[in-house]
Amino acid sequence: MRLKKVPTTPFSDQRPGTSGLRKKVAVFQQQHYVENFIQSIFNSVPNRDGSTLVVGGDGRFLNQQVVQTTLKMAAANGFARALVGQWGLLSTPAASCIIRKHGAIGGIVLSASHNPGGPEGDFGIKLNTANGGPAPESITSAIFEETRNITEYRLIDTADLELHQTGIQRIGDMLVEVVDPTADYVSLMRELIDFSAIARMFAGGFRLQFDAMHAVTGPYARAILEGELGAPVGTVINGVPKADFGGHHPDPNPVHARALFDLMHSANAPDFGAASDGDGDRNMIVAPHLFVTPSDSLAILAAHAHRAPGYAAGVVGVARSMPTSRAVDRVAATLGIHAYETPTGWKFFGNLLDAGLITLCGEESAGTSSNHVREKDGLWAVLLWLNILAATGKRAQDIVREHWAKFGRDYYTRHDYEEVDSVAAERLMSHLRDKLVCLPGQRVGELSVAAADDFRYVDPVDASMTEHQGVRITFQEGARVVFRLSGTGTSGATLRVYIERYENDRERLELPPADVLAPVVDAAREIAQIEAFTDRNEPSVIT
Ligand code: G16
Repeated sequence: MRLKKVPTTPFSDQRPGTSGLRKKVAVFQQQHYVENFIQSIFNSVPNRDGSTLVVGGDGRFLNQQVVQTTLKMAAANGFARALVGQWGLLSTPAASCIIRKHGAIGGIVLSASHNPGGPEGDFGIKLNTANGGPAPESITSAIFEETRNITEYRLIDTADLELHQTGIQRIGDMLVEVVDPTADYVSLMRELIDFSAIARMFAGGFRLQFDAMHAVTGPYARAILEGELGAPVGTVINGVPKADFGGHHPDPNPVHARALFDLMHSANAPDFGAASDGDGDRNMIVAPHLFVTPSDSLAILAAHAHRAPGYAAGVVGVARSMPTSRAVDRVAATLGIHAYETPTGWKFFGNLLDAGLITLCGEESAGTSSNHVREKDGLWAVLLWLNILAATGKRAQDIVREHWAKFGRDYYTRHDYEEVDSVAAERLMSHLRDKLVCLPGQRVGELSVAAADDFRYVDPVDASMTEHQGVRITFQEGARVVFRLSGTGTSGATLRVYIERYENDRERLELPPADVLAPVVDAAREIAQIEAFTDRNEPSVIT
C-alpha cells in the first residue's frame, strides 16, 4: 500500500448541474475523469483531516468501481473513517440518514437518479455535506473551480476492498466500515411512522403494489414493507437492484412505471400503488383509478402529516420548488404556516430545513420529504401515505377527492422536449425573457396574462441570491405556465414546460386533466413559440 500522487490536467465539462455531475457512462470512463472530480470535491472540503466520509450509490453500472476509487482516494486525502454501504449500495435518502446519524463530514453519493443505467446509460457523482443534504451552490461552484485548476490527485495504491460482507477493514490509516445499507434507515422510519397501525392494515387484507424499478429501493422496501410491516411477499416487485435497471428507465411516472400505472387502472387494482426511482429519492403514488400528481401528494401529506407519530406536533412550514403546483400553498394558508417557493433543486431546501423553518417540502418532479433527512425520500413518502390511510381508515382515492373538495384542485401536467439543440433552447429562453415586460395584460387564446417574470430566489436564511430559475407566467383565469431548461439531462437540452390550472367549482373537480389544461398548453406553445425554436410540434414526454 503506498500513497500515489498522479499528475493530471483539467476537463472543461465538470460543472455540477441541478444535482451533482451527471454524464454518459462513457464520459466518466475517460482516464482520470472520475479521479479529477473526486479530488476536486475533496479539495473543497478543507476540514476533512480525521473526519468520517459516507460512500455509496444506487448500484448502477460503474457504481462498484467508483466506490473503490473513492475509498482509495479518501484514504489518501486524510479521512479517518469511511462508512460504505454493503455491495457499495446506499439509497440517496439512506446516505443522508447515515451522514447525519454518524456525524460524518459528508458523503459521496453515486447516482444519476432516474436516468437510465448500464454501459450506454448515465452515471453521476454528488457531494452531500454534514447536514446530509446536497452541497449548496457556494460549494458546487467551488468544486467547479477546483476542476478547472486541478494538477494532481492522490490515492492509496492497493487492492480493491471486499464490499460483500459487513465489517471493518482498513486502507492505510483509514478505517472502512461496510454497513448494512438499510439498518439506520429502517430505525429512522420506525421512529417517524406508526408501523403497528400499518401492520394491522396489512393483516386486515390491505393490498399494496410497490415497484422498485430494479433499483436501489428494493432492499429497503422489502425490509420494511414485507419484513417489518408484514405485507405479503410479492408486494414489492422488481426488488433486486440491477446495474442497468433491467433495461428500463427508472423514473417513477405514468410513462416509465407503465405496468404499475395500468394495474392501478384495472379491475384488479390493489388498494394502493407506489414506485420509486433509481436512487430511491423519488416516488409515484397511484390510488385505484386515480393518479396522484406529485404536487397534490405534497399538499395531501402536509394536510395529514400530524397523523404520523413523527409529525404529531404539526408542521411548522412547507416549501415547494417554484414549478411545483400551488396546491401546498393552499394547505399552508389554512394551517396558518408559511409556504416557501424555492428554485428547482433539492439543495435549496437545506437552509430552510436546517433553520427549522419548514417540516415538509417537495417538488413536481416526484420528490417529497421532511426534516428527517436532507434529501427527498421516496419510501418515506409511501410510508407516510400508508400511515395516513391506516390512521383515517379511508381509501386513498377518497382522501384525494376530499382534499380537492376542501381546497380545490390544481390540474397539472409537465411537457418535456428532450434532446433539443442547446443553442435553440437558449434562444427560446432568451426570447421569452425579452418579452416578459410586455406580456401582462395580453390576451393569448382564451386566457389573459396577469403577470410574468424570471424567477429569482433570495434565500431567507443566508440571503444568497439565485437568478434565472425559470420564466413563469400567470393568467387571470387561475392558470400558470413555467418554462425552464433541465439541469440533469446528459445530451442536448431539455425544455420543461410546467402547466397548471386551478379549479374550485365542485362541478369541475373530476374533468380529464388534458381537457382542462388544453387552453393553457396552447397559450404556452404560442407565447414561447416552441415549434419555431425547437422544430418540435409535440413534447417527447408528457407526465
Ligand atoms: C434532481 C433534483 C431535483 C429536481 C430534479 C429535476 O432530482 O434534486 O430537485 O427537481 O433533479 O431537475 P431538472 O428539472 O433540472 O432536470 P434527481 O431525482 O434527478 O436527483
